[in-house]
Amino acid sequence: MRIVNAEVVVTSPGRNFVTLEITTEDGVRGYGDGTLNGRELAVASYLTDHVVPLLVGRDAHQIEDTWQYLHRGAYWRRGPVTMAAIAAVDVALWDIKAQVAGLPLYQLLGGASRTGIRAYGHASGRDLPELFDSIRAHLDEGYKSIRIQSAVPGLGTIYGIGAGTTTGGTGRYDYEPARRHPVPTEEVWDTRAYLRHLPTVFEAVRNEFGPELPLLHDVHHRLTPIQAAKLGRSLEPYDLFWMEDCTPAENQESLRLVRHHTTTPLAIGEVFNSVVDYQTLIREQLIDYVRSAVTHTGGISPMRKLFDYAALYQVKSGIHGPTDISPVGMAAGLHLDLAIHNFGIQEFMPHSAETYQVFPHAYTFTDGYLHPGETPGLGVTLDREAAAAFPYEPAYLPVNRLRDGTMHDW
Ligand code: EZ4
Ligand code: CO
Repeated sequence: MRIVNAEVVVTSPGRNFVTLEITTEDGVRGYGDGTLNGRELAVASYLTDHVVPLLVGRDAHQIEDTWQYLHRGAYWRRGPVTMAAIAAVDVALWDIKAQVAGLPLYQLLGGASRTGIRAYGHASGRDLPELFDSIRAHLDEGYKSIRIQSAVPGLGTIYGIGAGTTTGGTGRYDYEPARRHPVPTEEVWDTRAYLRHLPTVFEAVRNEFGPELPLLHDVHHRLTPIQAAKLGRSLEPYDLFWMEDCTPAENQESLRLVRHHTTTPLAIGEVFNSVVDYQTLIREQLIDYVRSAVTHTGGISPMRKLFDYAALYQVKSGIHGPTDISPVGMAAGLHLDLAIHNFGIQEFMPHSAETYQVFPHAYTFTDGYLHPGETPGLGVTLDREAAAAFPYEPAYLPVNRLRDGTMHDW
């Protein structure tokens, strides 16, 4: 089944998305997500200029061979732009194969291992009353697990806080951290203030909502290993489901130190793009959850291998699901979530109404559980006419500086 056409669509229904549409000689269309927040046009060029010309004429059924051809054939391996581009191809080909088979994609991955996919939502607040309101709103919407992010007294807007707006942008901050602005906005960070304040927030949340509710927190790469160890230990009384990205893990060995000092479960990897990034972390059981997104880690084919490797060490999935994963990338993750045995939890930030209009989708969120639906293939398409009404707009994630102006991890 030959590929006769492949096109890249960049659209911005509230935020930017990069989508690959592959068409076969039989007229079957498959979709893949290549969105890389703040670097979208680099992936679009990689696909249009260097991948699409190689796809036309290939057999759409040869997914593994095409993956290896693009990965090894480029000579230059890995990296977020390359791996997002390869992911877009891989997911579009899985979509085509499942449509041709007449089955929802999860059936080709081994079938359902569960009836629904436990999701967690994002609650946040500038102070405790606002945070409690946000938690209650999420409980009312059905969420059974909740990520907690709080402002820090003395600091302005920081990562993950919903009610505030940053200069140059509008709207809820946790809904979409990238700001539509030609240059990144700047935030101020103070690690000591954060380490002091956060345990008091979790104590208040546990006192208000009791011991049962699974709570998560995202540190967003801001701490050194010893600071991360200290935070993990100080959060132990509040029984977190996970502490995410507690320290940048390019140096995988640094997690040994954190692990040695705390029993708070650890999740890492939303900025990783290869199984190699996880090798030490998984083999030495230094983490509990793999945070990769299908879109940023080369697609369904390598993610399946990554989760099977993680399963050997009782490490579970926690697929990244922010709004900068398009509904196409989201659906790819949901099919994997449903099929693999070592599923942990799925992040879920609903997209805007405009985004859902551009990407008609079969997946559902009901009573705290996601499901990819029973439509053959991925169950998500792209309405090209609707997409054309939302042209690309430059948007960037913020950057972080310490009080003395030093650049810091955001
Ligand atoms: O900041 O996806 O856990 N979720 C996150 C996200 C990331 C964005 C970056 O593009 O950390 O909100
Ligand atoms: Co994160």
